[in-house]
Amino acid sequence: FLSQPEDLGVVAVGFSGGQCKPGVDAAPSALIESGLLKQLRDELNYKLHGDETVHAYTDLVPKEDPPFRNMKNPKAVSGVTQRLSEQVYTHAQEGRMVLTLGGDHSIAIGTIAGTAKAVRERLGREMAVIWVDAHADINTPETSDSGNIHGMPVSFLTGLAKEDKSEYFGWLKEDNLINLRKLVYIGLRDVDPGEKKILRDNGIKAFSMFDIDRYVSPIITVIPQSSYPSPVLPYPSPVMSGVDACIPRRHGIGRVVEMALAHIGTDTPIHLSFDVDALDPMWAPSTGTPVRGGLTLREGDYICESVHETGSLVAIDLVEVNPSLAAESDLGAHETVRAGCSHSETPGRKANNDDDPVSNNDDES
Ligand code: Z70
Ligand code: MN
Ligand code: MN
Ligand code: MN
Repeated sequence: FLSQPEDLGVVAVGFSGGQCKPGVDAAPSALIESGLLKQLRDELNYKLHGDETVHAYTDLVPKEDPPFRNMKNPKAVSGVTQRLSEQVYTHAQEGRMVLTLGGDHSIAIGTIAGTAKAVRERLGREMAVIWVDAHADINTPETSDSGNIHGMPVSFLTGLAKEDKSEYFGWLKEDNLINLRKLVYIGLRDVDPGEKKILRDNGIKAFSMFDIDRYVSPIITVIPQSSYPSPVLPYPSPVMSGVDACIPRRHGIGRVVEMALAHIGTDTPIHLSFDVDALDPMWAPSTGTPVRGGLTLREGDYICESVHETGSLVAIDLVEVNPSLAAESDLGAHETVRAGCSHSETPGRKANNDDDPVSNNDDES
């Protein structure tokens, strides 16, 4: 799908108006300072396009922005996402993969509107969206309790929520929207009652944490030292008898990603929208709405790697990192930013191995 798969458009969005907690606008700088772009450039050999300056879009945030249809900061979010959609569209139109660093999740209104349009024009195709999140973010202005637009992007992007006035998302046209049948969720565990009804009524594909669960309580077997002396430990150690002894329950992350991709269909361009709160707070505590019982860091990486490996990835959003919401110390923020930068080498993207001691063993003496 990408004419220049080695080219990456980067957009850094310092915007937090889709929710009420300040700080999420500081995430792009924190991620960049932590070396995210350097890794992409130096280790994964991407050619980066776009500036490393973080856009604050202050010119688009009006002084007066009263609620409209229950939405908070509606003009600011509409204006910023409209501008963002043009930036993302321009990158995608050039055949670049697009990486957007948020910001809160309302910004996906802009990123997906931009890629959906570019994919239609360049490829004559409908794009799919994989939404990795603890939340479904599919409230309409009317079903939302909070009025926070970061809980509504999917309803605007699928046409479930509509508005004619251009300053309130009326700029979203048919070619900016995605098909409800090409939307898949992974990681859900905090879905509002109104959202559940929307998911059910529209038959939207969703994999919750329950589906990702793989085992119930593993059987712990203590192997007596007399029969199995440990080769290393001077004391008897409780030995878990291994994965084989666990009782299989649901699907595990491998099957879930496989089913998600099967639902989308092969040869379909994919936009991956990754809310860092999909990860368990153990890995990503610094986010506006942490919800326990989430993905491990490794499961999060696995989703990204597998989707990339399809060769159909056209864009990624990384949102809701909030460095100022440190759990107990700065450690939480540091961990969360680190999670955002996390990667391992995928078969699909060959790293520069010239000075990699792990994979280049030829010249070892
Ligand atoms: C709730 C709402 C939400 C993220 C919270 C929460 C939505 N469903 N999304 N944190 N990232 O306000 O609509
Ligand atoms: Mn690396
Ligand atoms: Mn979200
Ligand atoms: Mn979320």
